[in-house]
Amino acid sequence: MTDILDPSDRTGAVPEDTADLVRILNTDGTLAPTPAGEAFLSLIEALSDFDLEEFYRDMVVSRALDVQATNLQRQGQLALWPPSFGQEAAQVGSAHAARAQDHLFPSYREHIVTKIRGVDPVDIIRLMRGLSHGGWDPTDPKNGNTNIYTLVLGSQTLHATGFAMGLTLGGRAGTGDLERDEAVIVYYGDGASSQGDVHEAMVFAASYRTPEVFFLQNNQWAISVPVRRQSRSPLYQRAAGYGMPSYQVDGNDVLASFAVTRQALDEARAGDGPRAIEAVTYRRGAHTTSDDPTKYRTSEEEEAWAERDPITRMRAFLQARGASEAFFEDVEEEGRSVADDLRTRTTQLEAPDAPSMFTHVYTDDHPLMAEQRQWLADYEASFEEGRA
Ligand SMILES: Cc1ncc(C[n+]2csc(CCOP(=O)(O)OP(=O)(O)O)c2C)c(N)n1
Ligand SMILES: [Mg+2]
Repeated sequence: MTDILDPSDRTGAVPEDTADLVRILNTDGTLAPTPAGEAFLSLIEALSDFDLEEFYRDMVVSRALDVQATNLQRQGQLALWPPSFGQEAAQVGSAHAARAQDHLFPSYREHIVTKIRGVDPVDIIRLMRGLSHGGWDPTDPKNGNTNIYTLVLGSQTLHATGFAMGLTLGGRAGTGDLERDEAVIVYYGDGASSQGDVHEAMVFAASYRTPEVFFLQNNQWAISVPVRRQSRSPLYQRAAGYGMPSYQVDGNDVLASFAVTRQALDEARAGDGPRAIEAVTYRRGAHTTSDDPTKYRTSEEEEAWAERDPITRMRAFLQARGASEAFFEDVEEEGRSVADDLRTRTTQLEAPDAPSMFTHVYTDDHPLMAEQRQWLADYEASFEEGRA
């Protein structure tokens, strides 16, 4: 079959830097801001040693959890796992940029984002083990206003926009109080950006000037489709068409991811309207445990991105600032212990009562659910009759 598309599209190679790219940490860990990065330096200078070390700690914990969950799937403990390997800086930086009162709408790969907000990683495991339809309760204060995973690509951008419209209408944003005004951040991918839902969400967000940040993790691939086939222009530039200011950030630089997201969220919460961020990163693992990336991408490409790994970069930066070996050992130990705990608690999970599957389908009682619950009860009772 003739391939009408340009064969050079079939790659997730490291893209050329655009003039707008915000980077603060170079790939070798030196502080070397790009021209667009200069404007964000003051946000980084305001961070304490503790903050900087926490960014690193969370990235290491993220990777340890992710490796453990991937192994658990391989050992038959989970139905599926979408690895976050390689995307730690985009996720940790943006999650720390959100203020306590903010609302997060993840896609399905933002494991460390949810953990930073307070969600127990075992709640994600419950979902991926097929024991729960939702995972956690977004209204439970311990979950830090984190909404549930959405596997229907892009639909969370509509949920987020509707929610953000409600914040404005309820007078919960744009009052000028940074510590109180609420904002929304919604995560989606380069593939999802081709989805009509995302377009509609952006139209409504721009029209209603929602207090919202569209956080696009461009990890170069939508399963086996490279981003070069999703868009002929850098994705952050699309926002201009909606009348929405946008930023492009090196998503493997945790400092830049933090600073850009903090600024964009604060602009949005102040009532300036929505913002879009494209975080340029790379999915180093498989799309999910059901995918084999060796079928569609080269090891050269993977190696080029490995050299831009977010954790090595931040480690070099902290080392040069004088972080001790004891600190790095402590972080490794924490990663191991969080991963061990995840394994222990996964294997202890019990199956829920079957009828509970009907409980949260609708907020109120529903005749169809009552009928199905009854059908299940009768079906199960029929085995008892057979035995009698
Ligand atoms: C509406 C819809 N269409 C198709 C799919 C199947 N699907 C699941 S993930 C995926 C690729 C998504 O790529 P991207 O948005 O770049 O996110 P990433 O997985 O790379 O994080 C596709 C096509 C889906 N889940 N929902
Ligand atoms: Mg992608």
